[in-house]
Amino acid sequence: MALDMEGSVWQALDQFRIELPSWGFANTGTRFGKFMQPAAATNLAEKFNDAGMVNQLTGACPTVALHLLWDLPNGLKDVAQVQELSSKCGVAAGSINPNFFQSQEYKFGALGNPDAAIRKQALDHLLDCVAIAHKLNSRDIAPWLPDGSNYPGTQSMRHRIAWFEQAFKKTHAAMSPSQRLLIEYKPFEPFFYHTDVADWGMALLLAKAAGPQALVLVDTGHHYQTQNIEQIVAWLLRAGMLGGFHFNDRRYADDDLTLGSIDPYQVFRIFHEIRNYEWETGAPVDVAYMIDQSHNMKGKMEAMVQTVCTAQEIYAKAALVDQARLSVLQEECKLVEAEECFRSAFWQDVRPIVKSWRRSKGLVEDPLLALRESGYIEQITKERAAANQGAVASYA
Ligand SMILES: [Mn+2]
Repeated sequence: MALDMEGSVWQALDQFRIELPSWGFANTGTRFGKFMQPAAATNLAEKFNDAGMVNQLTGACPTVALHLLWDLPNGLKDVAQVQELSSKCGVAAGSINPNFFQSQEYKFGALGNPDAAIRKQALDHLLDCVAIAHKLNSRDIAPWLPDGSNYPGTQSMRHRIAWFEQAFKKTHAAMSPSQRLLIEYKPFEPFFYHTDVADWGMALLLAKAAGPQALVLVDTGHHYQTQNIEQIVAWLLRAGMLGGFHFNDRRYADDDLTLGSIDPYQVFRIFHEIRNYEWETGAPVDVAYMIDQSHNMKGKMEAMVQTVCTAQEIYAKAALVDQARLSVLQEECKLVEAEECFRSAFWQDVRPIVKSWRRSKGLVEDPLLALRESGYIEQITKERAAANQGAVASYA
């Protein structure tokens, strides 16, 4: 390769940040059951501790996404505790996530509920997120709307679109100029006939209706099986509407598997679209990379460290694509040469360079090994085992 491999990877990793989800450290599961883990975080302090440890090991996770209902159940009153934990653990509050799927009132929808009083309750919850984000200096409010219906003819899809537009417009009006509203889509589940914000087109139109600070959030697990996610990314980049990602991998539906565990090449192709756009325009893209995984089988700390390292490795591979050469080969329609140019970056073993980057930053060379040797897992297992016995898990 003609490129300065080490230089390219180091430069890419210097700017690569990925946000940790607070819910990824707590006991969660599937709708069929939960396997409780003795080391799972049982409160906000433990979630921050865990996130701080992951950041210390990887140097790439300065923020933690918070879930309003689970992490700040008392709303603004809990802000002081979050601030205290942030400075203690060295990780700032990241995106603020509302919850529209747990309350009984939301059986027929939240922002799209035919009952105006329930729509108002949902909007107030979203506005609380804006206020809390403002207090915490969090930039992004990231709503995922599970709203939908199960049987044809039972809801007016058009009326519900209008209710969503109104709610997002009001939310946008309440935001400060530096805040962003990231609208996340998902094709199905928990509802199985129609979902109100089912795909990127619907999220895009709602974001456009809301205002200029509203963008689209792509959760990699929220697509149908054969969907070309990097093409969606290309369109959103072209439209200036890509706000962020929720990263995870999947085999069937929204499986919450470890990033890159099923299809690392897809993650590479997504990162390539972004880097290619940056190379062409000469301007960095302001995209929030976030992890959205709840591990039911793997140890939560181990899985999170493994995910961050995987993200770094695949991002490093994407940094090795010879963009100038690829561009010429694309122009000339040299198919095999272009594909080989693209693919050869993916097949490079970047791990030694990622290690050298870690060394240069004073970080541990092997974060997973360092975690294992630190005694942290044993310590939290001992401290939290009793609290986790018979604990009630939330679904995420
Ligand atoms: Mn998500």
